[in-house]
Amino acid sequence: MKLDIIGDIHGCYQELQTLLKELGYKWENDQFHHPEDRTLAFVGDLTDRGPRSLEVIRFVYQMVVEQKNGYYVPGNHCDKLYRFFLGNNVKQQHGLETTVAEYKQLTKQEKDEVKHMMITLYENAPLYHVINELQTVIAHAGIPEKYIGLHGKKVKTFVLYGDITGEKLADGRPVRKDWAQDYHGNRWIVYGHTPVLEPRFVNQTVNIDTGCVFGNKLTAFRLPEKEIVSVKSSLPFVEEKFRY
Ligand SMILES: [Mn+2]
Repeated sequence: MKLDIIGDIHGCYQELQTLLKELGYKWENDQFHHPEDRTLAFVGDLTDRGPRSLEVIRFVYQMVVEQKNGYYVPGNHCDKLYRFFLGNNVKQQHGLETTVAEYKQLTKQEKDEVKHMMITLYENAPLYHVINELQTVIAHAGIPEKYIGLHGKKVKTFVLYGDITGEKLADGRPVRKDWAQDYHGNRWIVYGHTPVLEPRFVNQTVNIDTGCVFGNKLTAFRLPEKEIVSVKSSLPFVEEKFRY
């Protein structure tokens, strides 16, 4: 099996399509595929902040649910959007407002369709994917070895939000511990969540959220080749988002 794992997209549909083209994917007979039979995987945070969140949902739904040739794990933004679609009282901030604004432009039928897609994607997704053939685990904010195989509330919080302690920094951002430094497993842990200027390799882990929505780039990690492929963002660069 050959896998291309894509970092946080956040509505950057154009960059996603450019990246997939660069990776060698093609449309053929309404199917999106790779001539060398590669499979796509998404680390979550498909939507919010970027310009074309709903198209990203439609695309990932087609790959994962319809074509059954893709892996998807939810990110914290996916979790929030899912709860919004369920009708929960979710605060429309931190980028959710952009996805909701796109959604409000749709006809009733289109609304039902995209809502159904997101709910289906989310409800069929595991908290994290273990891909034995490639000795790889995909989790939005990463996962420590002790949690692999477990599915409780703690695990859910970790894979969605990362290694947070509950403490906050002076500017309100949560204090994050660096779980990757303590990871000594043999499997690859591929994750995103925290924007970095370059893919961050620590032990057998890699953070591929290269902050496309903040003007840096969208990144794929290819296995078994262990190769990185990135495309530039078309959005303005927001330097203060890259502090790690
Ligand atoms: Mn994210």
